[in-house]
Amino acid sequence: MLIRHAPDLTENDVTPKETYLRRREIMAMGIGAGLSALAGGAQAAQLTGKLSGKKTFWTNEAQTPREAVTTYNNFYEFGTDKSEPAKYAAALTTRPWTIKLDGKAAKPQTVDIETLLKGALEERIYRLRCVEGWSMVIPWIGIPLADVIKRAEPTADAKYVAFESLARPKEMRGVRSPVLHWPYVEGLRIDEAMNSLAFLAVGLYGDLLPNQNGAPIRLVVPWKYGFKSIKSIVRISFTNKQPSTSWNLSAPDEYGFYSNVNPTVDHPRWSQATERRIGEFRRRDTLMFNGYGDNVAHLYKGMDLQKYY
Ligand SMILES: Nc1nc2c(c(=O)[nH]1)N[C@H]1C(S)=C(S)[C@@H](COP(=O)(O)O)O[C@H]1N2
Ligand SMILES: [Mo]
Repeated sequence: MLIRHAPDLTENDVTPKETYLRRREIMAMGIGAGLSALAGGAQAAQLTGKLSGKKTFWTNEAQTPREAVTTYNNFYEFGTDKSEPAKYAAALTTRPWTIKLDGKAAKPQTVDIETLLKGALEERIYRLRCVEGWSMVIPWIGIPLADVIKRAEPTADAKYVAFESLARPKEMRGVRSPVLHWPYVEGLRIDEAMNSLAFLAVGLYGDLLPNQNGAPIRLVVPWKYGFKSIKSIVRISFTNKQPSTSWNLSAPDEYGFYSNVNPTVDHPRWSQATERRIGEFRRRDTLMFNGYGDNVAHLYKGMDLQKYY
């Protein structure tokens, strides 16, 4: 496997703490199609700024060109076409922004995005494999999901973690149509969520997340299909019941709760055996758990993954 872990890194790979946040500024975007969708004179703004952190999960695989990562997106809140998020997501206001941590936890609380950005950040290269059959290799910046979960001190009966995206129809044109269950919701089992690979990204390619990629904070679960990686998160709740997920609600035969990348379980309408890496022509074989089996296979020991798809 091509994944390199932190112990293999040299001193030069590690960025000093002082440079975690070199610049942060609000850049008003030009007047685009997104702006006309805004009510009350609100300004379309996208936050930009440089970020860096300790490289904790790295690979020498070719990275997908940034242009593709930021223009070929699934973010139904801004339209169902993959070109629409890049066109319309600038209308989203990402400050102020808080994430509510609630449910079965000793310390439910509200966390401000600025608090997370001021903390130690990590850089990780992860593949993202969409259920539709394409994949990308992306350098993310963020924080382990476990670190945020621990703030709330989930109780022993917190068996699952439920995630919720923002649903703000004034700024998200897609939310005005019932194409999916709004707010977009996703879930993980608590042990999946605590796995060291589960990551909350606040940036990519050295910059704050572009809105179309899920600003200001989105999940990245690299061993599951892309739709588990919920964007623009406003709430993380601890539950004792398996949470609903937007895709399962919309097509239960096609999208289960687990949604692990699995080349042996076909989608009812297409095979999952291969994938097209964006920028390449020949399809690649899809790897079990998207190639992250060493880190996560133990989570599913003894489970029938045909049944729990
Ligand atoms: N809130 C929300 N999160 C979402 C989606 C969405 O429509 N809404 N699409 C998902 C899907 S299907 C994929 S493949 C990834 C795409 O992430 P990217 O655009 O950053 O590549 O986001 C996921 N997260
Ligand atoms: Mo996807």
